[in-house]
Amino acid sequence: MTIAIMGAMREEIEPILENVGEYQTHEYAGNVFYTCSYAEHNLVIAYSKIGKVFSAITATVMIERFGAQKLLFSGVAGGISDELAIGDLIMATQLCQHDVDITAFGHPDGFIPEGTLMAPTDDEMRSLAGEIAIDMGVELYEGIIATGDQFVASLERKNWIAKTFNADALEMEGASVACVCQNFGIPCFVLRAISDTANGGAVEDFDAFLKTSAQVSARFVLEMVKRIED
Ligand code: OS5
Repeated sequence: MTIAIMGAMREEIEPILENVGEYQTHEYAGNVFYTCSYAEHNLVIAYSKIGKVFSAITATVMIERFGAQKLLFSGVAGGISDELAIGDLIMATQLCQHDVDITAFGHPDGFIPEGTLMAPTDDEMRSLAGEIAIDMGVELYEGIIATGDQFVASLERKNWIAKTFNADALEMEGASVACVCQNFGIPCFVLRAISDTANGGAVEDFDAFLKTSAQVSARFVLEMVKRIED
């Protein structure tokens, strides 16, 4: 099976590339795509650059040009839920775009006509992740992840996102990737390890924990790939 693994930042895919052995590189549409064989699968790996637009381009190319049949996102997130500490893992049950606002026309926050408020993730991959978490002895949270083109570093914005979308974590790419997968009919899995808690100290925490949290997420996603069957 051809499986896509993507992150937004170089730091999010580096620990994946360090563990897959030899790979080939392909430049296309402003990204570098890395292909290799791993655990009896063909992998295509890339980081998109930050935000919803770049991540949607990358996910689309992975599906349309590289033939990805499943897509796994690995990276870091700002924690919202009080249960989530830095380094903890959360997989998205569904994802929304917290910065979409056409409420002037009477639509709810985050809703685009002919779209869905929430983009789903794949039930099978989430249940596989639950089994892997038990086997690895790691705690894996699940919940709603809110995406927007903003690095959130304010309690006020974080609390608004929590209340409006019942979100447990936030980031800048997951919902656009899940929306691409939803529209192409490709199973999607979004995993994030917490790098900060999206408050006044978020920039400092992000800088301090990006690498270690990205490694936590990457390690888990590689276990997922090993356990995915054709
Ligand atoms: O990809 C962006 C979203 N990520 C998840 C995340 C997050 N999202 C929103 N709010 C939060 N509180 C979040 N915490 C974790 C992380 C990432 C955030 S944007 C970070 C940008 C940092 C940066 N800017 N310039 N550089 C790094 C240097 C640079 C130089 C050359 C090439 C690339 C980067």
